[in-house]
Amino acid sequence: MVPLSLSSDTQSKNSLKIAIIGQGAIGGLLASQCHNLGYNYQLLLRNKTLVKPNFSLQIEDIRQQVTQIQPKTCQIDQAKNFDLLILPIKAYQVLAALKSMQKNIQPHQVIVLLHNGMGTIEQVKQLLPDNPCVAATTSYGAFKPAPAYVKQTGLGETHLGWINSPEPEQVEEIEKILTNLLPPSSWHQDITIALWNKLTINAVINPLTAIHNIKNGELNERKYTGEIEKTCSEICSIMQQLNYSVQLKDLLKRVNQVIEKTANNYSSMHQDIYHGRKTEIEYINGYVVQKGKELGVGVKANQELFNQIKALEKKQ
Ligand code: KPL
Repeated sequence: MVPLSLSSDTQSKNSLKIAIIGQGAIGGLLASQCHNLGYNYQLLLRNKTLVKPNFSLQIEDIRQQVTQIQPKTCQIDQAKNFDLLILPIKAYQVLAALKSMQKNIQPHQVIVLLHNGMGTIEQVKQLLPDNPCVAATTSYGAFKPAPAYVKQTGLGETHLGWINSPEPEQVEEIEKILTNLLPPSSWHQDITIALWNKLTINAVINPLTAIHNIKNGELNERKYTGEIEKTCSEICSIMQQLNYSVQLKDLLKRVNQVIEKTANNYSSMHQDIYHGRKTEIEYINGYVVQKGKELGVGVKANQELFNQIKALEKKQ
């Protein structure tokens, strides 16, 4: 594995300025894609000590080729000069990150949410009601074996949609950039359907793999069938109450396909619990429980998974 290229400030083919928050695994993949495409981009970091001219990241792609990049960095609360703000961070970090930048955010700047779970759209609408906003969900697989090293583990696909759209010319330009950054990707008129589908997958696989300390594929065992069905059935009832035309068998099929496809992976929640980190449970099963209560739909199975993960978090 040899670093393929090293560059400090890439020649920008595109005039739009992109800011990527954080230095997580998906953020690293996005940075390397911006680098490869010659986009004008910077990383916004919370940690002041990392904001330096020689900041570098190594990205190992799916073919095990390693590229070293040196992105421009900026302290998150100082960032001003950008058109497109991508947040590939945990759902529970979104509100705090946007609040720390709020005084500098201009109404034309486009916000892109990219994380597991639901609930942040409501938060962004309240905090920045005038900003254009895209919500996205991706099945890209990546993790960080070391602080400055990102390893891609799977080729995924991305679903995107506008929550609040800007002028048509800006729509076209932004869609082109995001499509190039996250291929293959599809744009949806109503992204919330894709978000609920992904929420169902995460509400089943993530807590169960974390609680039982297993890989995703082990959920194929018969002993998990009942719990998987109950969890999905509650989400299906909520979706139906919200007027989505969805059948339990289709949700279960989707969940089982992901279990098969990612059989060898440890889910992100499994890794969070294993490494003693906070999980996204509030925005996954917690969101389901909150919606169920609002709509009068029973959410016993989701509540139980939520409680068990909370108990594991407390033990850390
Ligand atoms: O999104 C995932 C996660 O781990 O967070 C799945 C799809 C469950 C893959 O592991």
